[in-house]
Amino acid sequence: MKVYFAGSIRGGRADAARYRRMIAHIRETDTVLTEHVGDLSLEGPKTDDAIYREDTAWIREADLVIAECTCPSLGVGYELAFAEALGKPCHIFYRGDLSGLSAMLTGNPYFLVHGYETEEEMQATLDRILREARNSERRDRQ
Ligand code: 6IA
Repeated sequence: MKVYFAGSIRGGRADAARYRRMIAHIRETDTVLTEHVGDLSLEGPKTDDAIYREDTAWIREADLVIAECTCPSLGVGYELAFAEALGKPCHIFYRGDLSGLSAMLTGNPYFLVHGYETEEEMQATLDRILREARNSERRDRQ
């Protein structure tokens, strides 16, 4: 599966190490199109219009979107709405009490929201999502 992983960048990098661990875990079985989201020393010469064009092209290419939304980010919210408009399955991870997550995400039944507390719980949910996505892709091909 090609996964578009979304996590806060200008919204704040408090969870960057967690994004990196999630990306590494997904990469054990699948492909992550957006590894830079977990890059702890994010910098580069890319212009904002290049970032927008590249990221939206990757969302079009992705089989599913996985977003870690504990740290609020305008960009991640935009990416989720963009992916929804394209009909891509969208999985939202949130650590802690779900009442802190935007109602625009929790109130929209299209989004699959996964609350978690521990790293093990988060990894088990990732494994299940990816396994189910692979199985449904296999069924579609038959
Ligand atoms: O509003 P935010 O910056 O928090 O939005 C984060 C989301 O937008 C991520 O899921 C990324 O997919 C995308 N995004 C935002 N900035 C970038 C970026 N470079 N490169 C790739 N994707 C991005 C910004 C680098 C700069 C801060 C040095």
